[in-house]
Amino acid sequence: PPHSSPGPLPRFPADFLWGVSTSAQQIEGAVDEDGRGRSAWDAFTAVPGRVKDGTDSAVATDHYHRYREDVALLAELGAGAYRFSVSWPRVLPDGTGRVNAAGLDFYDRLVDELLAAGVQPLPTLYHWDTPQPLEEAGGWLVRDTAHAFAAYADVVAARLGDRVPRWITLNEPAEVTLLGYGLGVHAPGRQLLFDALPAAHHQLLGHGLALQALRARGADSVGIANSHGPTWPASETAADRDAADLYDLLLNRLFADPLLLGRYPDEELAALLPGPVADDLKLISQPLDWYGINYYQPTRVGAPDPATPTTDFGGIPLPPELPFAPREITGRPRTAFGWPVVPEALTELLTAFRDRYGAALPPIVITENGCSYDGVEDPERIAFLDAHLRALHDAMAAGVDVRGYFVWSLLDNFEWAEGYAQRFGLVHVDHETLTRTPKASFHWLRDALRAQR
Ligand code: GBH
Repeated sequence: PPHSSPGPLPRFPADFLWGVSTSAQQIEGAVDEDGRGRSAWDAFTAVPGRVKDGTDSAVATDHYHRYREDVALLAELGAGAYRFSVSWPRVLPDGTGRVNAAGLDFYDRLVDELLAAGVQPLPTLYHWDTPQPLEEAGGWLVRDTAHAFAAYADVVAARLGDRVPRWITLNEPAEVTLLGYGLGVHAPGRQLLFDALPAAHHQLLGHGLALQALRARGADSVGIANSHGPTWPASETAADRDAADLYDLLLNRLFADPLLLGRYPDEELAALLPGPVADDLKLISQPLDWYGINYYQPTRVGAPDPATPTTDFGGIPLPPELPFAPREITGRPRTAFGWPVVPEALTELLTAFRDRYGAALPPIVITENGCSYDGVEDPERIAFLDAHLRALHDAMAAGVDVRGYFVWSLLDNFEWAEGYAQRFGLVHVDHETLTRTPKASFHWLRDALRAQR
C-alpha cells in the first residue's frame, strides 16, 4: 500500500529538539477580548472575497480559552518544544506605546502551563498579525514599523524572559512581502509587485533591532523562521533558467544573504531599497544562534509564455506582468491543498544552504514542515512526515548541522486566505463544536518520538 511506513525512523541525536508549531492569528480567536487591538488580518478578513470560504479568525480554534487542553495534547504527544506566536496587537493594541497587561498575562499563563508540562516554549514575535494602526500608517513599507517591532520585542522579553531563553523574531518575511504587499492575496492586500521590496528590507531591519533588544534582555538563543524551497527551472533554456534564478533570488537569497552574509544578493535590487542600507545590514547580519527554515515544497519556474499565460499559482491569481511563471510539478502525489509532495527537495535545500553559506551558516532548525489532508484517519500525513524526516536525516548524514524539527501544525486552524478549508493539524478540530480529536498521525508521531528516547 502506498502509505505504509518503511519501518522505524532512523535515529536522530539525543538532544534533537522535537516540536510542533502554531501562530496566534490562526488559533487564538478571542480577537475582541481583554483589550486586544485589531490586526491587519482582522481588517483583511472583513473585506468580502479575501478569504475563500468567507470566514475569519474571530473564533479560530478558541485556543485563548482552551490553551490548557492544548498544552495537555502537547504533553501527550511528547513534544519537547512548542513554537507559538505572540500577538502583537494583543500586547500593544495600538502597535506602539500603551501596553495591554491582560494580553501579556495570557502568554505568561501559557508559558507557565508549558513549563509545568515539561514543554519548552519557543515564541515567535511576529507571525503576520501587524497591529492595524501601524498597517494604516504604511505597515512594513515604512521604516518606523521596524523600530516599533523592536520596542514590542523588548516589552515581551521583559515579561517572559525570566522563563523563556529561546526566541524567534519573524515568520517568513518573504511570504509577507510577496503575498501581502506584492500580490495582495494576504493581508494587507497590496498589489505593489516589485514596489513591495521595502517591506522585505524593513522586516529584516526589524529582525535586527529586535534581536538586539532580546539580547539586551538576556535572551540565550535567537533565530528567525524563513520560508525556503529549491527552485527548479522549467527547462534548460536561458529564458527559463533566468526566470527561475530571479524567483530563487526573491524567495531564498533576498532573505538568507543579508542575514547570513551581511549583503543583498543583487546590486540592482539593493539600490531599490530605502534607508541607509549598508548600516542596516550590520544590524541585520548580527550572529544568529540558529537559522529556522519552513519547508513545504520546491517550485518549478519558467519564463512567462505569452501563448499560455499563467493565471494561477497554487490558487493565487497572478498578474501577467511578472517576469516569471510557476509551472506544475508533475508525477508527484499532491496534498489536499494541491501542493506536490517532494521530500528529497528538503535534502537538496539543506545541502544547497550548506554549500552556499558554509561557515556563515549557524545550526539549522526546521521550524515548519507539514501538509493539508482531510480526516482523522490520515495515512497521507503519516507518509509525508515519515518521508520528510528521512530526507532530513539524509541531509544530516551528509554533514548539515540540523538541531530540531517542528511540525506545522498542532491543530487544524485558520489557514489564511483558505479559511478553514485546509487542515494542517495533527489534531482535528471540529470548527462547529471546537472539539479536538488527535488524528492517526498524532499517534504515529507520539510513537515515533517515544522510539527516539
Ligand atoms: C506557512 O506559510 C505559514 O508560516 C503558516 O502560517 C501556514 O499556515 C503554513 O505555512 C501552511 O500554509 O505550491 O507553488 O502553490 C507557507 C508559505 C506559500 C508555502 C505558498 C507554499 C505554495 C506554493 N507557503 N507555497 S505552490
